[in-house]
Amino acid sequence: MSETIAAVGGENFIAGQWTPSQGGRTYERHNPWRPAEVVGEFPSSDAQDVAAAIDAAEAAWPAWSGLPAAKRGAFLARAADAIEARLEDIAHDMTREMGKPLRESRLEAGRAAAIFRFFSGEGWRPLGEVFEQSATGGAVYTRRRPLGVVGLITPWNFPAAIPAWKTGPALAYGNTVVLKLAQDAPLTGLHLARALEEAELPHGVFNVVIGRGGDVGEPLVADERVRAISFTGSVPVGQGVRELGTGAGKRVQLELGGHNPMIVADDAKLDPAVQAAYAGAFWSAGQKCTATRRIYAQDGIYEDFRARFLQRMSEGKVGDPADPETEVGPLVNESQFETVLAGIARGREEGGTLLAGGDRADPDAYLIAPALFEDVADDAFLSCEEVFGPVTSLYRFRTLEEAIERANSVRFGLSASVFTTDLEIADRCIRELQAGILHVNSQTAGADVHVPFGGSKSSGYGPHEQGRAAIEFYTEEITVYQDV
Ligand code: UN1
Repeated sequence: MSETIAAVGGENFIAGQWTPSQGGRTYERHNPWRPAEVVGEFPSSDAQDVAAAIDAAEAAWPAWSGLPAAKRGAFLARAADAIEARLEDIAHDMTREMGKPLRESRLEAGRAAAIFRFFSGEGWRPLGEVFEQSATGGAVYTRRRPLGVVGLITPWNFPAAIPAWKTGPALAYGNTVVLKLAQDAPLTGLHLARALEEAELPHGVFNVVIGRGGDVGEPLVADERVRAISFTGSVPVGQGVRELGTGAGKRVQLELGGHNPMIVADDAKLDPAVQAAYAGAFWSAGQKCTATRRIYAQDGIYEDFRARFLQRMSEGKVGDPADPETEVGPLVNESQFETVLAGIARGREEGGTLLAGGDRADPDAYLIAPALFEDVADDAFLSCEEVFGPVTSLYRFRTLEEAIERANSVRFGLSASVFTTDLEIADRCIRELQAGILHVNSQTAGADVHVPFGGSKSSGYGPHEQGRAAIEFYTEEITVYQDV
C-alpha cells in the first residue's frame, strides 16, 4: 500500500515543452524517510525520447552557439535568480525525494545558484591567448569553440549541484544540452529546468530526459550527434560509459568513486579534526564520493581522538531529514540500504570491531546509525572499497611516511585531508597524497564553485570540472594564424 501526500507530476523537458515519455510509461518515486509516501510520478523514458531531445538540441545549436558569450551568460544569471527565488522549495523537494538532511539541501540549492552565477560571468572572460608568428610577427591566437550537443548524466546524491555544474559551463561556452536525471532524484533537477525556462532560454538549448540508465543513458552515449558525455556516478557504470563513448569517437569525462583518507597528526587541533571527521564521514549519510572513509590518527592522540569522536557521534542528531537539526538522514533507497548493511556485516566478518552504530535506526526509514570501525585490516573490504553510506574506519599510525603510504594504497584518488599545525607535515601531504583535492585542516568533502574539482587514479577520467577548468571539456581549442 502506498499513500500519496501532495505527490507532484514530473515530465521530460524537450524543445521547451513539458512532455510525457512517448512510450507513456511512468514510475513512482518514494520518500526514503517514509517509503510508503509517493513523492511523485515521473516518466520512464526510452530511446525515442532521447532521440527527440537530441533533435531539439541539434536544431537549437547554430543560433545558441552564434550568440555572444555574454548574452548566453545573461540567461544563466536569470536562471540563478530563479533558483534563489525558489531555494526553499528546491531544498524541501530534495530532502523528500532522496533524504538529504534539510540543512545540507539548503546549502546545495544555494550552491546550484552560485554555479550558474559563476558561469554567467564566463561570457566576459578570455576565450584564448594571443601570440606572435615566429617568422613574420603577425598575429597567431588560440580560440575556444563550443562542441555542439553534449550529453550529461547525473547522479542522485547531489541532485541540484551536479546537474548545475555540468549544465552551467556546457551552456556558457555555447553547447546545447541533453541532461539525463537520476531516477532516484528527478524532482530537484526539474527545478533547474524550470529556472532556465523562467529565464526564457531559447527552446531546445536545454533538454531533460528522465529514466533508467539502460533506456536513456545508453542511447544518449551511443548517438553519434552527441559530441561529448559528462558522467558522474559509479565506477562500473562509468567504465561502460567510457567504453561506449570513446568507442563512438566522443569526448568522455567521468567523476567516479572515492575512498578518501583523513590524517590526524599528533600536533593537530583535535576539536576541529573531530568535527571535520564527523561531517566528512556522516553528513548526507556518507553518500558523497568525497566522504571520509578512512581516518588515520597518530599514536600520541589516537585514544583521545577516538573518545572525542565517539562523543561527537553520540551527540549528532540522526533521523528525520526534514528536521533542520538532523545531521544524518536515511539512505536513498532500499537497495543502497541493503548494500551498506551488507558492507557493515562484511567489515565485522573480516575482523573489524564496530565501536558504534551500524544498525537500522528506524523501523520504516532506510536509516542506518553512523558506524565507526576500528581494527580493520589494511587489505580488508572496508579499507579498499567504497561503501556508500555512513561508515568510516579508524586506523592508528606511527610515522607520517607510514600514514601517507597507507592513505595512498587504494585505487581511488579523489580527496584527502590532513589535520596538523606543522607546515612541514602539511607540505609533505600536499606533495605526496594521491588525490585531486587536498584539504589542510578541513573535511574531505565540499567543493567551491570557482575552482577545479576532480580526482586522480580511478576516481576520474578526462579534464576536471567546475571553475575555469570546465572550459577544457566543453570547448575545443583552435589556433588561428591571422595575416593581413
Ligand atoms: C562535495 O563534496 O560537496 O558525487 C561534492 C559526489 C561528488 C561531488 C562532491 N561528485 O559526491
